[in-house]
Amino acid sequence: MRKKLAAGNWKMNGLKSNLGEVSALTQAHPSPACDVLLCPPATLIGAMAEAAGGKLAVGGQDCHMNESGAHTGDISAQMIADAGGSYVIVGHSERRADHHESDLIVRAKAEAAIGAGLIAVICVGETEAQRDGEQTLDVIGEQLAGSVPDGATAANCVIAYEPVWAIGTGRTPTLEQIAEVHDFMRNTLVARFADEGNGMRLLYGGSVKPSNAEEIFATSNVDGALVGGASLKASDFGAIIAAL
Ligand code: G2H
Repeated sequence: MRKKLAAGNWKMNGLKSNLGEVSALTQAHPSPACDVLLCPPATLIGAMAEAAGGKLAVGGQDCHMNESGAHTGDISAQMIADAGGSYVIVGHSERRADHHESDLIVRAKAEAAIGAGLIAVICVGETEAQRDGEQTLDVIGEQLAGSVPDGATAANCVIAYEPVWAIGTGRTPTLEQIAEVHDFMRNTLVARFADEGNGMRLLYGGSVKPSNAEEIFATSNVDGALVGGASLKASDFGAIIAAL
């Protein structure tokens, strides 16, 4: 049985003054039926973990593939764990695009995360041109093969399907399109990891909001969501948590 996961990605948003959202969320949802995760900017990981007091999980939005060294501006998976984080997102399409991260780099980051005892949330997703060109399943298959490390298990790895064209745009795929990709991902992961692939949680991400959460969560092989904009406010994210 896969436990559902509501994951929030604050992206480059959030100051200490926004941490009140965390206590508002934990007060409104003291015992959610699903796992709840918030990934703030690196500057807030420690303070958010403290504010959460173990009532929700906190994670990073990216990590370097190395444990330490001369990598100005980067943070390691160990540093995220040390600050109180238990998850890290890797391979988000904004990282793949803005920082030219290949599947090979994403896989190395996921390996580093797992090695540090974090749960890696590995993101995959097609661009609009790839969907229009009917390449979606090929692209997702390639990204899964390239980005998910051999040591991935149901306990240390979560996969997030985020169509690039649905991110922050208010547009979402049809439920049939989401089901097609999630069923394909499940079959691909089971073919490679057997039972572990069956236990891995598959999140949908891209313009999830309170009004569409329930139907997306009822879709085949959707085990939760990776939520951007709608995770910034406790009221919106709380409504999404309640829909899981
Ligand atoms: C997709 C998602 C969170 P949003 O990137 O990762 O963002 O919900 O704002 O589309």
